[in-house]
Amino acid sequence: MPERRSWQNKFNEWFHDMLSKAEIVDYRYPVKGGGVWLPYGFKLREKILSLIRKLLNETGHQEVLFPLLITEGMLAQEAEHVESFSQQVFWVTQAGRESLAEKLALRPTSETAIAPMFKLWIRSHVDLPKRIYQVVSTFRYETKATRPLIRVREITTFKEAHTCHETFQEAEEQVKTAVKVYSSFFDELAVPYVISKRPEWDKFAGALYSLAYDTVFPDGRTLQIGTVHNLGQNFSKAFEITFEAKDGGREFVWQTCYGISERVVAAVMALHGDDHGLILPPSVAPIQAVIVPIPYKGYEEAVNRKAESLTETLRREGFTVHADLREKYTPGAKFYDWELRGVPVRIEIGPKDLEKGVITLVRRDTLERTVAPEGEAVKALESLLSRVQADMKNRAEAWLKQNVKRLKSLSEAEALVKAGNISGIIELSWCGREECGLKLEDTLELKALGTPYPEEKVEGLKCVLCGGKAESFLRLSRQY
Ligand code: 5CA
Ligand code: ZN
Repeated sequence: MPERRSWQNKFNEWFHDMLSKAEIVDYRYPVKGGGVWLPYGFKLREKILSLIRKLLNETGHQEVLFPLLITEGMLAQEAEHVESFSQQVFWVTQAGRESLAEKLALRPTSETAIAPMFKLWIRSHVDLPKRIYQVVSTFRYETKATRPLIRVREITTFKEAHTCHETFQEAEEQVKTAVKVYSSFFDELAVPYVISKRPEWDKFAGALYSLAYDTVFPDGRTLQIGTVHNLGQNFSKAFEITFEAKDGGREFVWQTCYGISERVVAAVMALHGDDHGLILPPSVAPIQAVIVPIPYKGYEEAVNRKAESLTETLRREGFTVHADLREKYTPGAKFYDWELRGVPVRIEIGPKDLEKGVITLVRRDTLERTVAPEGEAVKALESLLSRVQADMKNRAEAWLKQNVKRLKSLSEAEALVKAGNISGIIELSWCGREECGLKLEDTLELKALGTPYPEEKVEGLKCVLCGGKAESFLRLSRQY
């Protein structure tokens, strides 16, 4: 990866720089934790959303749209849930000159908005399974430092899915489907991940258990980029979501939910990129190829016309292509611009190319140049884009692999922490007891991400803390 080292250290600065220079979002909006999606960022967001929509639509999910407001009574119905969100909810208490008789919450997530409607919609087992999702803003009064895309108070790109099933087993199957959907999603984005079962003390409030996707950022910290929860019957009991079973009895439904947010956009930006700027995967790049004519005295018209006709040809084949014909910019300035925005391939057309009937292709990730006959432009671009996509994925996966370390002892971990050398995720054998888990977090000043999913059998190992029989490995990291 070109010059990766040099920018790794100043990742934070690089990331913020990219948000504004590549016109992704502007967080100077006067409400803390809220930002403006700029045109290029908006297109990237749209591409990412259409990918997840496609994956969900293909697997039996239907898109819906629920209101933003939730009554206090609804929100309070599931005790654990309301307790966990109590510090984070924005309230509407007044409308016009009147105080509201019952205050209204801006949804922090939507279990309690959706449950009363599930109750109305579901009568019998023929109505099950039910799988819906929506893409909405949710609001959380985050008290930790807010960060663009990563920790916002208005989560503008909250994609949440909610499902109901007849049995616990079917809900378990749905969890597996959700894991497949999210895994394909992140694979297509070339964002590497580990999946962990979150520890009891860090699961989603109201869930039986939570699975989470974490990735490692260039600064060595992990970011939770998606979660899948098995809700059991906690919400269905609280909201009386029942169905008539095949044998005629009334039963509570079994539920799951899973969500992602603009953190995914942050991850796509962060996991690739170099000193020149972003490197976007072809699968979601707003522009897959930019065509830059290289004018030369007497050839200005000819190269421009060729750029336009090539754009037409490539668009017809389904590529998103942009011809940069701006007269006030030099080719060098244009290269700089599109490299910054991470366009995966640049096609140059100069007088020599015209003479020889070729085009020059430059891939953004390695800045390598290749020449192809003009007549084979479609094939050349197609194969180059798929190579870029595959190489980006491999490189990012190698990065993650380097950053997950299984250690033998607590002292080994302590030495790393002391040396300031904790980058990514460490795994320590663990008895599974909360007491030991919390103590590990404390001693190492790291956050527990949980245990590997799918579950990994551990034989003959001891808990690094208490020496008891190890049940699993506990993953720990510095977390965003
Ligand atoms: N109802 C469930 C499933 S949708 C739920 O709310 N799960 S969650 O709390 O884990 O949120 C889903 C995902 O949203 C998280 O995995 C995380 O990636 C993202 N997220 C949570 N809080 C924020 C925030 N303040 N800013 C940006 N993204 C967030
Ligand atoms: Zn232990």
